[in-house]
Amino acid sequence: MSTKVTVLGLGAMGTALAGAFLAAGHRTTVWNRTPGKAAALVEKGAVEAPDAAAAVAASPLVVVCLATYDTVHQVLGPLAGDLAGRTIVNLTSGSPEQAAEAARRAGEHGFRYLDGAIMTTPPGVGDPDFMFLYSGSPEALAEHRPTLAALGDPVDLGPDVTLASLYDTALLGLMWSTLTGWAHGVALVGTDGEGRAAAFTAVANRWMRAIEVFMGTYAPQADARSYPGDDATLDVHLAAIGHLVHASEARGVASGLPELFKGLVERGIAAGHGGDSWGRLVEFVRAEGRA
Ligand code: FVH
Repeated sequence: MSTKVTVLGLGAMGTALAGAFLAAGHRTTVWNRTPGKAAALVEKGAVEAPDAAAAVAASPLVVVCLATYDTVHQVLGPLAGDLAGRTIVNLTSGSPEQAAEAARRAGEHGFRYLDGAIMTTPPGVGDPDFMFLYSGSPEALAEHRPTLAALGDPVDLGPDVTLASLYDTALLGLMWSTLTGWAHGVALVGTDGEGRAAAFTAVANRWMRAIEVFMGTYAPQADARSYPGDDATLDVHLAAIGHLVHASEARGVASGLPELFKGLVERGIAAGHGGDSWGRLVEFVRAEGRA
């Protein structure tokens, strides 16, 4: 079904979002502070609004993707009176506290607010394999879900508006930890010869599937706050981490990352949890004083 949607912001991401709406057949209005970024979208059928007010007036669903939340308030603040009755979906990256403040303003001005997080880069927009996280107004998500599905798989995190940003930052943390582990691995296996990154990555990708299984084992343990070391204990992990530190040092590869793991595991063991699973470390990351 073709619906009317407006996209505010035509940076790399806003342009991809508008392109995905157009590709799905939605009547798409676009606006950007700096003119000249809409030409390619207009060729594909978008309508370029002369200003943000006209863009907002064009559609009941307004998707915002600007540099920061401050930018969002700068653009939407003067239009507050025009927003009543509309749904604003804010896909700008920010903190959970900024999401709560944006929702508070929405309540004050009578518009529905969904906070969102885009779990891909612009080339992935429009591909249902990638997630778009949403939290906030359940009514807004129920009504606009079919339209938003043009962007990627909509994942409903529920009415607590802070959750999309919170998950986003947590998931980015997971991505950076994993990619740093990958960089360490490539450096380690690459020191004896050139061109080993691709070979290592093929094996690493299979290993990622095993890591999925491990996380699936430890998540219920963390929820229950009980960490039986049925698969591998912290004592066993510590010995293996020692090999990584040694292999890194022997090859002149920075050992800061394994030393970080080692420190956490040693704290767990020193506190009497050497027989527990890796999941126990959640307690030590959660808050040092409470572990
Ligand atoms: N690009 C990505 O891969 C990531 C994926 C995850 C989510 N992020 C977030 O999306 C927001 C926008 O990112 P972007 O990549 O589109 O960023 P830019 O290409 O730099 O475009 C920024 C847009 O914001 C407009 N803008 C900046 N300041 C103002 C202002 N004071 N008033 C009005 N608009 C403003 C800018 O307009 P202009 O400079 O062209 O006039 C662009 O439209 C961001 O939160 C990412 O973290 C993307």
